[in-house]
Amino acid sequence: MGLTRPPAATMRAVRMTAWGEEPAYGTVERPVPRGAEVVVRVAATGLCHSDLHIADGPAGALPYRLPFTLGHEVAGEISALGPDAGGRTTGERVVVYGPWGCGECDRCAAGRDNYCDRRGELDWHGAGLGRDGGMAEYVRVPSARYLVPIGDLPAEQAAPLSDAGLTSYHAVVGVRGALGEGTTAVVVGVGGLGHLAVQILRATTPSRVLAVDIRESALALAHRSGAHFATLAQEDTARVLRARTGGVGADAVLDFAGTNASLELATGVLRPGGELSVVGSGGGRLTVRKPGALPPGCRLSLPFWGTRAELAEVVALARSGALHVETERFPLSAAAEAFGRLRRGQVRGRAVLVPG
Ligand code: FEH
Ligand code: ZN
Ligand code: ZN
Repeated sequence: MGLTRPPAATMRAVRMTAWGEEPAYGTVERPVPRGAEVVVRVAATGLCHSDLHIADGPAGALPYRLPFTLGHEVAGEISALGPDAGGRTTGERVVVYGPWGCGECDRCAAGRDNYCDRRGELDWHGAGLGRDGGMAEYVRVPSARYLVPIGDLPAEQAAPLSDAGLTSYHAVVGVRGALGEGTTAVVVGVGGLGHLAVQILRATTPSRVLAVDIRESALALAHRSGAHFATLAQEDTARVLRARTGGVGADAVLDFAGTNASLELATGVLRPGGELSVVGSGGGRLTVRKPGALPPGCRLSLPFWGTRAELAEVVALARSGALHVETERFPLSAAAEAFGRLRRGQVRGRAVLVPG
Protein backbone atom coordinates (compact mmCIF):
# COMPACT_ATOMS: atom_id res chain seq x y z
CA MET A 1 0.00 0.00 0.00
CA GLY A 2 1.45 3.46 -0.98
CA LEU A 3 2.49 5.79 1.82
CA THR A 4 0.02 8.62 2.21
CA ARG A 5 1.17 12.08 3.23
CA PRO A 6 -0.51 13.31 6.43
CA PRO A 7 -2.99 16.15 5.70
CA ALA A 8 -1.16 19.52 5.60
CA ALA A 9 -1.61 21.65 8.69
CA THR A 10 -3.78 24.70 8.08
CA MET A 11 -4.14 28.18 9.56
CA ARG A 12 -6.41 31.24 9.42
CA ALA A 13 -5.28 34.22 7.36
CA VAL A 14 -6.51 37.53 5.90
CA ARG A 15 -5.85 37.36 2.18
CA MET A 16 -6.10 39.42 -0.97
CA THR A 17 -8.01 37.16 -3.36
CA ALA A 18 -9.44 39.72 -5.84
CA TRP A 19 -8.47 43.33 -6.61
CA GLY A 20 -10.90 45.95 -5.38
CA GLU A 21 -12.56 43.51 -3.00
CA GLU A 22 -12.33 43.35 0.78
CA PRO A 23 -9.60 40.97 1.94
CA ALA A 24 -10.99 37.55 2.87
CA TYR A 25 -10.55 35.87 6.26
CA GLY A 26 -10.07 32.20 5.41
CA THR A 27 -8.06 28.99 5.81
CA VAL A 28 -4.79 28.22 4.05
CA GLU A 29 -1.95 25.76 4.42
CA ARG A 30 0.42 26.58 7.27
CA PRO A 31 3.88 27.46 5.88
CA VAL A 32 6.82 25.07 6.27
CA PRO A 33 10.34 26.59 6.15
CA ARG A 34 12.77 25.57 3.40
CA GLY A 35 16.50 26.33 3.14
CA ALA A 36 17.32 29.48 5.14
CA GLU A 37 13.65 30.33 5.74
CA VAL A 38 12.15 30.78 9.19
CA VAL A 39 8.51 30.37 10.19
CA VAL A 40 7.25 32.75 12.88
CA ARG A 41 4.14 32.07 14.91
CA VAL A 42 2.37 35.43 14.72
CA ALA A 43 1.39 37.12 17.98
CA ALA A 44 0.38 40.51 16.54
CA THR A 45 0.24 42.29 13.17
CA GLY A 46 -0.27 46.02 12.71
CA LEU A 47 -2.74 47.43 10.19
CA CYS A 48 -1.34 50.17 7.94
CA HIS A 49 -2.86 52.66 5.47
CA SER A 50 -0.86 50.83 2.85
CA ASP A 51 -3.03 47.79 3.52
CA LEU A 52 -6.00 49.96 2.61
CA HIS A 53 -4.25 51.10 -0.58
CA ILE A 54 -3.70 47.44 -1.49
CA ALA A 55 -7.23 46.35 -0.54
CA ASP A 56 -8.89 49.28 -2.32
CA GLY A 57 -6.58 49.52 -5.31
CA PRO A 58 -7.75 48.52 -8.80
CA ALA A 59 -6.24 45.61 -10.72
CA GLY A 60 -2.91 46.58 -12.25
CA ALA A 61 -2.13 49.31 -9.72
CA LEU A 62 0.42 47.04 -8.02
CA PRO A 63 2.71 44.37 -9.51
CA TYR A 64 1.59 41.84 -6.91
CA ARG A 65 0.18 38.44 -7.88
CA LEU A 66 -2.96 37.19 -6.16
CA PRO A 67 -3.66 35.56 -3.82
CA PHE A 68 -1.45 36.52 -0.92
CA THR A 69 -1.78 37.14 2.80
CA LEU A 70 -1.58 40.75 3.99
CA GLY A 71 0.34 42.04 6.98
CA HIS A 72 3.73 43.79 6.87
CA GLU A 73 4.03 44.81 10.52
CA VAL A 74 4.55 41.55 12.38
CA ALA A 75 5.77 40.25 15.74
CA GLY A 76 5.75 36.74 17.18
CA GLU A 77 8.07 33.89 18.03
CA ILE A 78 10.19 31.59 15.90
CA SER A 79 8.28 28.33 15.48
CA ALA A 80 10.31 26.46 12.84
CA LEU A 81 13.70 26.82 11.14
CA GLY A 82 14.72 25.74 7.67
CA PRO A 83 17.76 23.43 7.46
CA ASP A 84 20.05 26.39 6.56
CA ALA A 85 18.59 28.90 9.04
CA GLY A 86 21.49 28.73 11.46
CA GLY A 87 22.01 30.76 14.60
CA ARG A 88 18.42 31.14 15.73
CA THR A 89 16.32 29.10 18.14
CA THR A 90 12.66 28.24 18.20
CA GLY A 91 10.73 30.18 20.82
CA GLU A 92 12.81 33.35 20.31
CA ARG A 93 10.50 36.39 20.34
CA VAL A 94 11.05 38.57 17.29
CA VAL A 95 9.74 41.40 15.13
CA VAL A 96 9.86 40.97 11.35
CA TYR A 97 11.69 43.49 9.13
CA GLY A 98 9.09 43.92 6.40
CA PRO A 99 10.65 45.51 3.25
CA TRP A 100 12.21 42.39 1.81
CA GLY A 101 14.40 43.16 -1.22
CA CYS A 102 16.19 41.08 -3.84
CA GLY A 103 18.73 40.05 -1.19
CA GLU A 104 21.63 40.37 -3.65
CA CYS A 105 22.20 44.05 -4.55
CA ASP A 106 24.53 46.39 -2.62
CA ARG A 107 21.58 48.01 -0.82
CA CYS A 108 20.18 44.68 0.41
CA ALA A 109 23.65 43.48 1.36
CA ALA A 110 24.03 46.67 3.45
CA GLY A 111 20.70 46.11 5.22
CA ARG A 112 19.01 48.88 3.26
CA ASP A 113 16.49 46.53 1.66
CA ASN A 114 13.97 49.40 1.79
CA TYR A 115 15.99 50.96 -1.04
CA CYS A 116 16.70 47.73 -2.97
CA ASP A 117 18.20 48.54 -6.39
CA ARG A 118 16.06 45.85 -8.01
CA ARG A 119 12.74 46.87 -6.40
CA GLY A 120 11.38 47.79 -9.82
CA GLU A 121 12.01 44.28 -11.14
CA LEU A 122 10.20 42.49 -8.30
CA ASP A 123 6.49 41.65 -8.29
CA TRP A 124 6.45 41.95 -4.53
CA HIS A 125 7.83 44.41 -1.97
CA GLY A 126 7.96 42.30 1.18
CA ALA A 127 5.86 40.63 3.85
CA GLY A 128 2.18 41.10 3.01
CA LEU A 129 3.20 43.11 -0.04
CA GLY A 130 2.82 40.55 -2.79
CA ARG A 131 4.35 37.81 -0.58
CA ASP A 132 2.45 36.10 2.24
CA GLY A 133 2.58 38.32 5.31
CA GLY A 134 1.61 38.25 8.94
CA MET A 135 -2.18 38.72 9.00
CA ALA A 136 -2.20 35.03 9.77
CA GLU A 137 -1.31 32.53 12.49
CA TYR A 138 2.10 31.89 10.91
CA VAL A 139 4.35 33.71 8.48
CA ARG A 140 7.32 32.40 6.52
CA VAL A 141 10.29 34.80 6.44
CA PRO A 142 12.98 34.37 3.72
CA SER A 143 15.89 34.68 6.14
CA ALA A 144 16.70 35.10 9.81
CA ARG A 145 18.42 38.40 8.85
CA TYR A 146 14.89 39.84 8.70
CA LEU A 147 14.22 39.00 12.36
CA VAL A 148 15.06 41.34 15.27
CA PRO A 149 14.87 39.96 18.84
CA ILE A 150 12.36 41.82 21.05
CA GLY A 151 13.14 40.26 24.43
CA ASP A 152 10.14 40.66 26.72
CA LEU A 153 8.56 43.53 24.77
CA PRO A 154 4.81 42.79 24.39
CA ALA A 155 4.05 41.69 20.80
CA GLU A 156 1.29 44.31 20.51
CA GLN A 157 3.93 46.98 21.22
CA ALA A 158 6.60 45.35 19.06
CA ALA A 159 4.67 44.75 15.85
CA PRO A 160 4.00 48.47 15.07
CA LEU A 161 7.70 49.19 15.55
CA SER A 162 8.47 47.30 12.33
CA ASP A 163 6.61 49.78 10.15
CA ALA A 164 5.08 52.75 11.99
CA GLY A 165 8.04 52.93 14.37
CA LEU A 166 10.74 52.19 11.80
CA THR A 167 9.31 54.58 9.19
CA SER A 168 9.09 57.39 11.76
CA TYR A 169 12.58 56.65 13.07
CA HIS A 170 14.08 56.60 9.56
CA ALA A 171 12.45 59.96 8.84
CA VAL A 172 13.84 61.49 12.05
CA VAL A 173 17.31 60.09 11.31
CA GLY A 174 17.11 61.80 7.91
CA VAL A 175 16.56 65.26 9.40
CA ARG A 176 18.39 64.90 12.71
CA GLY A 177 21.36 66.93 11.45
CA ALA A 178 19.16 70.02 11.59
CA LEU A 179 17.87 69.36 15.09
CA GLY A 180 20.54 70.56 17.51
CA GLU A 181 20.06 72.68 20.62
CA GLY A 182 17.51 75.49 20.33
CA THR A 183 15.78 74.04 17.26
CA THR A 184 12.13 73.24 16.53
CA ALA A 185 10.62 70.21 14.81
CA VAL A 186 7.05 70.17 13.56
CA VAL A 187 5.11 66.90 13.18
CA VAL A 188 2.12 67.17 10.84
CA GLY A 189 -0.31 64.30 11.44
CA VAL A 190 -0.33 62.57 14.82
CA GLY A 191 -1.68 59.14 13.95
CA GLY A 192 -0.08 55.70 13.96
CA LEU A 193 3.26 57.08 12.74
CA GLY A 194 3.17 60.68 13.92
CA HIS A 195 2.68 59.88 17.59
CA LEU A 196 5.77 57.69 17.47
CA ALA A 197 7.71 60.39 15.64
CA VAL A 198 6.93 62.81 18.48
CA GLN A 199 8.31 60.31 20.99
CA ILE A 200 11.37 59.53 18.85
CA LEU A 201 12.14 63.26 18.44
CA ARG A 202 11.85 63.76 22.21
CA ALA A 203 14.02 60.73 22.90
CA THR A 204 16.76 61.39 20.34
CA THR A 205 16.95 65.18 19.78
CA PRO A 206 16.96 68.33 21.96
CA SER A 207 14.34 69.95 19.73
CA ARG A 208 11.09 71.54 20.75
CA VAL A 209 8.36 69.46 19.17
CA LEU A 210 5.19 71.08 17.82
CA ALA A 211 2.36 68.91 16.53
CA VAL A 212 -0.55 69.53 14.15
CA ASP A 213 -3.56 67.45 13.29
CA ILE A 214 -7.13 67.87 12.04
CA ARG A 215 -8.61 65.83 14.91
CA GLU A 216 -9.00 67.02 18.51
CA SER A 217 -8.35 63.46 19.74
CA ALA A 218 -4.97 63.49 18.00
CA LEU A 219 -3.92 66.63 19.90
CA ALA A 220 -4.37 64.80 23.19
CA LEU A 221 -2.31 61.90 21.77
CA ALA A 222 0.36 64.41 20.74
CA HIS A 223 0.58 65.77 24.29
CA ARG A 224 0.67 62.23 25.75
CA SER A 225 3.51 61.50 23.33
CA GLY A 226 5.54 64.47 24.59
CA ALA A 227 4.79 67.31 22.17
CA HIS A 228 5.56 70.72 23.70
CA PHE A 229 2.62 72.23 21.78
CA ALA A 230 -0.21 70.82 19.67
CA THR A 231 -2.78 72.63 17.56
CA LEU A 232 -5.56 71.96 15.11
CA ALA A 233 -4.78 72.56 11.45
CA GLN A 234 -6.57 75.81 10.56
CA GLU A 235 -6.18 78.81 8.29
CA ASP A 236 -3.58 80.56 10.48
CA THR A 237 -1.70 77.49 11.71
CA ALA A 238 1.54 78.43 9.93
CA ARG A 239 1.52 81.79 11.73
CA VAL A 240 0.73 80.13 15.08
CA LEU A 241 3.54 77.61 14.69
CA ARG A 242 6.05 80.18 13.39
CA ALA A 243 5.31 82.30 16.43
CA ARG A 244 6.31 79.30 18.57
CA THR A 245 9.72 79.33 16.87
CA GLY A 246 10.42 82.98 17.73
CA GLY A 247 9.53 83.85 14.15
CA VAL A 248 12.43 82.03 12.44
CA GLY A 249 10.46 78.94 11.39
CA ALA A 250 10.86 75.21 11.97
CA ASP A 251 14.26 73.58 11.47
CA ALA A 252 12.48 70.40 10.36
CA VAL A 253 8.94 69.52 9.33
CA LEU A 254 7.92 65.86 9.22
CA ASP A 255 4.74 65.58 7.18
CA PHE A 256 2.92 62.32 7.91
CA ALA A 257 -0.10 63.33 5.83
CA GLY A 258 1.53 64.33 2.54
CA THR A 259 -1.56 66.15 1.30
CA ASN A 260 -1.75 69.49 -0.52
CA ALA A 261 -2.85 71.14 2.72
CA SER A 262 -0.09 69.63 4.84
CA LEU A 263 2.60 70.42 2.25
CA GLU A 264 1.35 74.00 2.03
CA LEU A 265 1.50 74.27 5.81
CA ALA A 266 5.01 72.76 5.84
CA THR A 267 6.17 75.26 3.22
CA GLY A 268 4.77 78.12 5.29
CA VAL A 269 6.50 76.98 8.49
CA LEU A 270 9.92 75.83 7.25
CA ARG A 271 12.98 77.87 8.24
CA PRO A 272 15.58 78.81 5.59
CA GLY A 273 18.01 75.88 5.48
CA GLY A 274 15.37 73.67 7.10
CA GLU A 275 14.51 70.06 6.34
CA LEU A 276 11.16 68.92 4.94
CA SER A 277 10.53 65.17 5.22
CA VAL A 278 7.43 64.00 3.35
CA VAL A 279 6.53 60.66 4.90
CA GLY A 280 2.76 60.44 4.25
CA SER A 281 1.43 59.25 0.89
CA GLY A 282 -1.48 61.67 0.72
CA GLY A 283 -0.88 62.43 -2.96
CA GLY A 284 -0.26 66.14 -2.34
CA ARG A 285 1.84 68.21 -4.74
CA LEU A 286 4.70 70.55 -3.93
CA THR A 287 6.16 73.00 -6.44
CA VAL A 288 9.96 73.09 -6.25
CA ARG A 289 11.04 76.28 -8.04
CA LYS A 290 13.59 79.04 -7.53
CA PRO A 291 12.54 81.55 -6.60
CA GLY A 292 9.48 79.95 -5.08
CA ALA A 293 7.50 79.30 -1.93
CA LEU A 294 10.09 76.98 -0.39
CA PRO A 295 12.67 78.89 1.71
CA PRO A 296 16.29 79.13 0.46
CA GLY A 297 18.59 76.31 1.45
CA CYS A 298 15.80 73.94 2.47
CA ARG A 299 16.23 70.24 1.79
CA LEU A 300 13.47 67.79 0.83
CA SER A 301 13.40 64.06 1.60
CA LEU A 302 10.86 61.35 0.74
CA PRO A 303 11.88 58.63 3.18
CA PHE A 304 10.54 55.11 2.77
CA TRP A 305 10.28 52.62 5.62
CA GLY A 306 13.76 52.05 7.16
CA THR A 307 16.88 49.87 7.36
CA ARG A 308 17.44 46.64 9.23
CA ALA A 309 19.92 48.31 11.59
CA GLU A 310 17.40 51.07 12.33
CA LEU A 311 14.77 48.49 13.26
CA ALA A 312 17.12 47.15 15.94
CA GLU A 313 17.62 50.75 17.15
CA VAL A 314 13.86 51.35 17.35
CA VAL A 315 13.37 48.11 19.29
CA ALA A 316 16.16 49.15 21.67
CA LEU A 317 14.42 52.54 22.18
CA ALA A 318 11.14 50.79 22.93
CA ARG A 319 12.80 48.31 25.32
CA SER A 320 14.42 51.26 27.13
CA GLY A 321 10.90 52.58 27.80
CA ALA A 322 11.30 55.62 25.53
CA LEU A 323 8.55 54.52 23.13
CA HIS A 324 4.95 53.57 23.82
CA VAL A 325 2.70 52.63 20.94
CA GLU A 326 -0.96 53.57 21.33
CA THR A 327 -2.78 50.59 19.91
CA GLU A 328 -6.31 49.40 19.31
CA ARG A 329 -6.50 45.62 19.42
CA PHE A 330 -8.72 43.54 17.11
CA PRO A 331 -8.95 39.75 16.79
CA LEU A 332 -7.62 38.60 13.40
CA SER A 333 -11.14 37.35 12.65
CA ALA A 334 -12.38 40.98 12.93
CA ALA A 335 -9.94 42.32 10.34
CA ALA A 336 -12.80 43.66 8.19
CA GLU A 337 -13.98 45.80 11.11
CA ALA A 338 -10.45 47.11 11.65
CA PHE A 339 -10.09 47.95 7.95
CA GLY A 340 -13.39 49.86 8.08
CA ARG A 341 -12.43 51.79 11.21
CA LEU A 342 -9.07 52.76 9.66
CA ARG A 343 -10.76 53.83 6.42
CA ARG A 344 -13.04 56.15 8.42
CA GLY A 345 -10.13 57.64 10.38
CA GLN A 346 -11.54 56.12 13.56
CA VAL A 347 -8.43 54.36 14.87
CA ARG A 348 -6.52 55.98 17.73
CA GLY A 349 -2.87 55.23 17.27
CA ARG A 350 -2.23 51.90 15.51
CA ALA A 351 -4.70 49.06 14.92
CA VAL A 352 -3.21 45.68 15.77
CA LEU A 353 -4.67 42.32 14.75
CA VAL A 354 -4.15 39.37 17.07
CA PRO A 355 -4.60 35.75 15.85
CA GLY A 356 -6.66 33.29 17.85
C1 FEH B 1 4.68 49.67 2.11
C2 FEH B 1 4.70 49.25 0.78
C3 FEH B 1 4.50 50.16 -0.24
C4 FEH B 1 4.28 51.48 0.05
C5 FEH B 1 4.27 51.92 1.36
C6 FEH B 1 4.49 51.01 2.37
C7 FEH B 1 4.50 51.50 3.77
O1 FEH B 1 3.38 51.06 4.46
C8 FEH B 1 5.72 51.05 4.49
O2 FEH B 1 5.77 51.76 5.70
ZN1 ZN C 1 2.94 50.23 6.16
ZN1 ZN D 1 18.21 44.31 -3.49
